[in-house]
Amino acid sequence: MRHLPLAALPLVLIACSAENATGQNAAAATGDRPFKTSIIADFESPWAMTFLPDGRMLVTEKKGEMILFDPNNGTKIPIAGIPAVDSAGQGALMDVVLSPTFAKDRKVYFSFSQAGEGGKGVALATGTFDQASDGTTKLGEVKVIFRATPFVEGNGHYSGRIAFSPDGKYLFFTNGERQKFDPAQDPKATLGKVLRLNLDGTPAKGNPLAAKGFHPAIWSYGHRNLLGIAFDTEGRLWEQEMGPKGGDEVNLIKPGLNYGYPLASNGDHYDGKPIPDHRAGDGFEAPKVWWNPSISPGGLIHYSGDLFPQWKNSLFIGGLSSKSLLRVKLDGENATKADQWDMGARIREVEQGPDGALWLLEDGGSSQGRLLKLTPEAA
Ligand SMILES: [Ca+2]
Ligand SMILES: [Ca+2]
Repeated sequence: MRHLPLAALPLVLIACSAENATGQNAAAATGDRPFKTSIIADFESPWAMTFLPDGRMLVTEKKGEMILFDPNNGTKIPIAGIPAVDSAGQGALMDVVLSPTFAKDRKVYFSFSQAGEGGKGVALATGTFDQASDGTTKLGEVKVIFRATPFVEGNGHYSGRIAFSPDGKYLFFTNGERQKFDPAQDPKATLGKVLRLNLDGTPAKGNPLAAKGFHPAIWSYGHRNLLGIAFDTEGRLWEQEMGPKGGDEVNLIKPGLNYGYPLASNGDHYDGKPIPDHRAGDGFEAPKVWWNPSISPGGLIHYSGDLFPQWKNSLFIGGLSSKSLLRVKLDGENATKADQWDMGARIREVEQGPDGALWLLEDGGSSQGRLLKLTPEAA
């Protein structure tokens, strides 16, 4: 007698539900990694990194330390001069990025959460990288140049990512909605927004909503927890955010647009309350890519290196809850899911190294907080 191929049935069902859950152009998660992973260092709970022109790196630790790290010899030097950080919950010493003028003035931009009047909020600060001949290193002339408004109670959704426009004239800064939902639609609050600032932290002139009575720094609104922002080589601004349950997004950011949260999302609230999905004609800008189930996007880069030529014009995303590295392929204004590699640890940050290698930071906490370097298998 013939046996029914019972085993085939669940596979079909799984395939269907995966299709429905992901909603669009699903990339299969695969354990095959087409790169070599080298463990370079171990940190406690690192949050962000950036490369200096000489190949050394600045690494931020959640609790409030900035570290000068040399990948060539493993040396770690603590950097003095960092202000007090409120690192409760999702609070941290967050992003660190070199100024477009770093070569002449050694200026560094960084973000961190702090307590103040009304509660807590994310601050943007500058300092001057200064290493003495004995190796002692500090940020001098540290100055807070912008603070999210209003400060509110709670320890979540600060965001705090920094990117410079390709012409080096403007700074884009992300402010999360602090788990308060409605501020993302509040024209006066900087929460749940992408902001465009001058390099001195003042709102840039000509921001698209200022004439309508919005806070003058606002560039786009209706965002949730924006943990990645990056320009592509053609000058488009891409952003990723942790959405509600099943609503993580990659967005193409355009001035003045409303990205919908909390009025529209392809996910739903974590307490089960539905949120209308994005649909044509609802007045909200829909994501280019979204994930259900959630991936929890941490860091974001646009890849332009030569070491992985097949991945030029891709976004790379560090996945926290998904413990993965994700690749999203760009084509003009379109984006499609391309790869998702299991990394076995929460990935907080991605960077492109000077030679085009990919560098990752694990999140620490439940994993080790290692610094990983990815290079082509054959190299
Ligand atoms: Ca970085
Ligand atoms: Ca929904």
